[in-house]
Order: sequence, then structure tokens, then C-alpha cells
Amino acid sequence: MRSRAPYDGPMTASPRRRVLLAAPRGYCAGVDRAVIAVEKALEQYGAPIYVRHEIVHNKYVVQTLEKKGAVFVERTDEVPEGNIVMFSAHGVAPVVHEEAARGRLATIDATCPLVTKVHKEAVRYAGEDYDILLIGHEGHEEVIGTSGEAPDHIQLVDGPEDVAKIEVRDPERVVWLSQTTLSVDETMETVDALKTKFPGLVSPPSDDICYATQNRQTAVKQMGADSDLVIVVGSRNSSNSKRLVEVAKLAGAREAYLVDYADEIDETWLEGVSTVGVTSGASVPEVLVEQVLEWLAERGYADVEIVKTAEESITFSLPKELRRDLREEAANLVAERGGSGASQE
Ligand code: 0CJ
Ligand code: F3S
Repeated sequence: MRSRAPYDGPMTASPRRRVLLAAPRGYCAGVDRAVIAVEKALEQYGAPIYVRHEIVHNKYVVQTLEKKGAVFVERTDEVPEGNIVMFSAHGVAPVVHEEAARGRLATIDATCPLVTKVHKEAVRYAGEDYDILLIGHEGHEEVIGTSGEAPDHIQLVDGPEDVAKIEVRDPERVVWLSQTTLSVDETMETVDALKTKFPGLVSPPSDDICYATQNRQTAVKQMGADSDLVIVVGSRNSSNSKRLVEVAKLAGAREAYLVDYADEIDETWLEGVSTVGVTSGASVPEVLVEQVLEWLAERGYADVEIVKTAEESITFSLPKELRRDLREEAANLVAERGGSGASQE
């Protein structure tokens, strides 16, 4: 147990108060792409743009896009015929594409390419008649989408405690895949338990837990070990954000909380706290972190140190449907300009 100085009010100078700010944090490449895709679609086609499911699991992002004209629905059949529907970053099952076609909807697929990669793995292993053990959280949108690629071959494994009940047809033809936003350590526990039960278990060709999830967990582990309190900015339905809270506590933070906004922070959380760790989930805009830092600075935690564990430079191009239409629009503009230029001559 660490010894704690008694709480002496948030505005006094002692003990030393500081913030450790994790890096990387916040937006990943898939979220950035998905949010820009909605904005570009609104510019390109005008409102409303229907989005099936929250484009990313963040309250602020969803509310901001709603104000600009995005309409979020849970089912494709809620979208009136002839409209545009965008699929969220979490991905959809093939049946959803079929529903959209039946409803005469134009689609823009903002599924993160790293989720699409897992879908392709599922299709491939199902084609080779493997039993696929998909490690993930029951009911999560991404897991629903991936399972829908091969429902007859995929079984969900929701943590190590699920392993006992898993049965397969041929223990020599089993592969595990996973949701992209899981806890790395818990997933390895599940995999170890599965390997004990099925020694012939095949692993995915590359990590399914994405680079952004892994990097944010590594940073919070290092930062959490030196923090009394960790504040994770993120929404309640954001899997990767919730995992950061768990990882922070396991790393040694006395407490860790998830907040959407700075005004959800409870002053009593600061009692006896010298070091506050701050991070944010992959679906969280930086402005929300800045507001948390301001809130903390107003209470004496103005000294901010960055805890950086990785550099990120990955970016994804926009969904192909948008790229195609943007190219056409650019071509039309050039043609129009060329036309007016010619008439001036
Ligand atoms: O599933 C994904 C492609 C991750 C999207 C970014 O994070 P978020 O919070 O929307 O979704 P998770 O609940 O999966 O973390
Ligand atoms: Fe994609 Fe990972 Fe972000 S799967 S949307 S890069 S959290």
C-alpha cells in the first residue's frame, strides 16, 4: 500500500500536484476516418445522412454530427427508401448490406479497415471449415458484425470464464479471432485457457486487437502505475475506453473513472490525490481532454507531464464510395472552370 497525505483541500500547494497525460490517447485512424466520412457526406450530399448505429461510441461526437444533419438509426429499415446510409466504424454483417440493397439505399461503408481485416479472416477460416472462436463481448456491435460473416462457424468466447462451455467439432481445426478493442492481457488469459483445452488451436495471422487499442493500453499501464487517480475520457458504451479504466486499476491506480465530460468529475475523487493520470479512448475528440485538463488546473493540478509510450502515424483513406464521388465532383469542377475559362478568352 502506498502512504497517502491527508486531504487538505483542492487549492492548497502541498502535496505536489501533477497530471500525467498518456500518449497516445484519443482518436485512432479508423475513428478519424469515420467521423470525417460523415462530415464529407453531409457536405457532398446535404442533410440528412443516415448513419446505422453510432458512427463511433462517443456521445459528444454523435451529438455534434446530429446538429450538422446526421440521423442515427439502429436498423437499416428505419431509413426511408432512396436515402444514403452510412455504416459505423464497428462494421456490419453481410445481411445488413443485403437489407440496404432491398431498401434501395445508397451505402457508404465506414467500417474500420482493421475490422474488415478480421471479417476477411472469419470468411477465410469458415471457407476452410474451421470452428472459429471469436473472443469478444456479447452484444457489442463489432462482434455482431464479425459473427454475421460466418454464423455457422463462429462461437463467441466472452472472457476466460466462457472457455469451459466451448465445444468444437474437431479440436485440430479450431482458430481464435477477436474483437479489435479488447484488453490485451485478458484476451491472452482467454487464449491460454483455450489452448489448454484445445492444444491444436490456431492463432490469427496477425493481431486482431488493433494497434490503437494496444498503444492506449500500454500508455495507461505506464501512467497508471504512477497515478493515484486515473480519469479516462470516454463514453459508457465504448469498449476500448472501458478497458482503459480496467487496465489503469490493474496497473496500480487507486481509482480510475470513465467520464464523458469534465463536469462529471467528482471533487471528492481528488481527496489525498497527488498525481492524476489522464487519458482518452479511441473515439474521443481531444477537446474533451483539454476541458478535463482545464478543470484539473483550476483545482491546483496545472503541472502536466506527458507519458509517451508510442508514436502513431497510421492514417486510412476515406471510404471508397466517398472517394469516388469526391473525385467525380472535383472532375466536374475542373470541367466547369475549364468551360468558364474558355468563354473568357
Ligand atoms: O470497433 C471499433 C472499430 C472501434 C471504434 C472506436 O471506438 P468506439 O468507442 O467507437 O468503439 P468500441 O466500443 O469498439 O471501443
Ligand atoms: Fe479501427 Fe482500432 Fe480505431 S479497429 S476504429 S483503429 S480502435
